[in-house]
Amino acid sequence: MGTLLPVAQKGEGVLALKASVISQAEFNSQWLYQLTEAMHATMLERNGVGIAAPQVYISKRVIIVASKPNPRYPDAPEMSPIIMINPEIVWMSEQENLGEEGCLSVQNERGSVRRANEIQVHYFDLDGTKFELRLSGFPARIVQHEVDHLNGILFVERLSE
Ligand code: K1U
Ligand code: ZN
Repeated sequence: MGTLLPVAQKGEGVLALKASVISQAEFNSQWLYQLTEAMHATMLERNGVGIAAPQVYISKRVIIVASKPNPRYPDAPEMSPIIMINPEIVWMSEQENLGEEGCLSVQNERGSVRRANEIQVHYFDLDGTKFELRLSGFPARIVQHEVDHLNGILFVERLSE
């Protein structure tokens, strides 16, 4: 296992900031590779299905999405982790669904959040190649949760009933 990073907890300032974009100069850099490697190791160690850089005290627009089946979402697809740099949700379906969420930055709390069923997301990989991806269900939920982290929002601010 690689470098493990401490995870910021609810109430810490870094989680409330709007994270800054990764610049051209940072693509393909050793620092970005090392950051995503350490984020990935930290996510695995905590048994997460996603992670955003602000959760490890780096206020930059970097997320990892790694859906896998779990007791709450037994039919979730098993995805190889996708590193998304500067992700932008460019379209969301009007149809929404209610689903349970947890957060590595909010210990011992889970709750129901309404999210779009389907999204289209644009992002760059570590080399700076642009991708466009349509996701639905649990993977779409994870992306929405992680992009919220980049905008300083925690799922507890979105709880439904
Ligand atoms: O960003 C994070 O804090 C990671 C978070 C991602 C996430 C989980 C569930 C819905 C949306 C986003 C987690 O990985 S929490 C732990 C977890 O694996 C999990 C929690 C609740 C339901 C399913 C999985
Ligand atoms: Zn979270």
